[in-house]
Amino acid sequence: MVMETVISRGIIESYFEKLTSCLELDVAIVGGGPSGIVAAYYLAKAGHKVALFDRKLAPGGGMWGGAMMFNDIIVQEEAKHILDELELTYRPYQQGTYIVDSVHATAALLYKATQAGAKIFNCYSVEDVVYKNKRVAGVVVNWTPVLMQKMHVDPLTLMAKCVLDGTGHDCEIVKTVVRKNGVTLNTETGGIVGEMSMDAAEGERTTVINTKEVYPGLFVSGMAANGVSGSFRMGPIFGGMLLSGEKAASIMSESVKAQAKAQ
Ligand code: 48H
Repeated sequence: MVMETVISRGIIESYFEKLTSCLELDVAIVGGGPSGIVAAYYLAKAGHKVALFDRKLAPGGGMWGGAMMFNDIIVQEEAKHILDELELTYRPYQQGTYIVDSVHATAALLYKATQAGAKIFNCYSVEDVVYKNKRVAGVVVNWTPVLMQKMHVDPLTLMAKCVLDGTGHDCEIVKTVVRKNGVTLNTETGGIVGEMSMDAAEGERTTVINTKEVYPGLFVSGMAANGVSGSFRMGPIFGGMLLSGEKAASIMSESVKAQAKAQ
């Protein structure tokens, strides 16, 4: 075989093997921001079959850019154990905070999640979910360029015991589920409450509290959690995002185990 054919055959065979192995997942994560990637890391580490889908070429969400493109982020003491777990380099700052280079942090999260066994599909947009027996049961995916070009091309489907909406401020997946199926959510109003303005400390605290199952099979993390349950934004402090990912992994892991037991 000529080298050109070896290269093409290797990539095609490997890619389709990877995609086929993800047709029935424990967890499908929508959105490769910090909360989604951390959730992917912990789930893969716990031995679950997990895939993360991000519409961008480079997953990482809002963490690459730090604040106003000053590429450092702040992480507070409560989330330091996650920095250590992921072997990140950081330096102490004031009032129990740490400074981390945002490019280093984002790259490290992606590295650790994939090394732990999570599969990441970039350039994939999740355009819908599978909705069966009043439960979210998978994701409906398409190429981002197909959607950008508004081409009429049908999607593919990957089934999952749990779906995580980690799409950030827009909470896109929850919005789609509510709009198309008229469901009632596990929130104060039963609907999407909506994100509030800036309060860094409260926003950080409530991001973790709001990380939960909002509808059977559908979980929220990160900014999507505060958007759905109605809490504050917090600016470029990222401990809440990391802790939210850790909590999302833990509650989805329990759900996957409970579903396996019930079968
Ligand atoms: C595939 C999608 C889809 C889709 C979106 O916003 P993110 O960084 O996510 P979080 O919530 O983990 O982190 C939030 C943080 O970055 C942030 O914005 C903060 C702390 N803001 C505070 C403030 O005050 O502003 O990433 C979401 C990811 C992105 O990479 C999108 O490309 C991706 O989700 N995404 N991927 N299908 N339908 N929708």
